[in-house]
Amino acid sequence: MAKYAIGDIQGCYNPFMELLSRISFNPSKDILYLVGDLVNRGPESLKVLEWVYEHQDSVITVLGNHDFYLLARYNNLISPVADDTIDDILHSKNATKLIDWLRRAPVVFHDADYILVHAGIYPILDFNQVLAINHAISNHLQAKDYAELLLNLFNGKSHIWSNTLNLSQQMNFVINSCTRIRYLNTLDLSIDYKFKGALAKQPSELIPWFKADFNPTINKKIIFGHWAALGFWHDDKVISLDTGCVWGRKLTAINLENFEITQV
Ligand SMILES: [Mn+2]
Repeated sequence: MAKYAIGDIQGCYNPFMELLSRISFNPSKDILYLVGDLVNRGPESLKVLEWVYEHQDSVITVLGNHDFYLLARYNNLISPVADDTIDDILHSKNATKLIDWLRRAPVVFHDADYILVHAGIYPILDFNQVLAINHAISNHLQAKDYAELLLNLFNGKSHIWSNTLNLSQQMNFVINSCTRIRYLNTLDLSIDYKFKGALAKQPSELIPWFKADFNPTINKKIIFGHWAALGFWHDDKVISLDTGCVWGRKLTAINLENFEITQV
């Protein structure tokens, strides 16, 4: 049995299939961790989602910002934008089945060694609190009136944590931070959602979230994607896997036992 993690697929079905064949992925023995953003911007979102659905027993995926976007579009909560490529899912006869399955994916997953999340973990927050809020989010996503949670999400992002937030604000903060975080303002450790550039190109008041001091409860290596300009990055604390396949660059897999990298 081998365990692999793969970065943002975003509808890039052919590179995804080629990568699985290069690592000789065997769904009856191996486990695949996906960092989310399965869909959008790339050419074959429906085929990616259907493949992951069919192999759900050997795949663990967390929700990314594009996956939340798909849920919001499916519920007609927001208007389409020009470069969306999720119409094949929305018009599919399997749409409801696939959407209902996606609603069961968590924002954060963890095992004995790793934390799996789309963009990152707000470093100051107690990880047990993040997990508790993650659990509340899952319960809401699986409830009949889950569109309310999405509506709240797309009505504005919380930039900073405070212990005075109510549960709805806490869920908004955890979803947005886990699916969109890149840089923090050094002054107050609020999240900067605007700057998306590479390390060393950021304004001097910003630090990448994973360079801040972590709350001691965050004691596992964090696997994330979302940040194509950062690309592949592996240090003691994190593994970054979005290598910009949808932008004409690469799709990356890492073997989580020996850290061997495979790219197509
Ligand atoms: Mn993303």
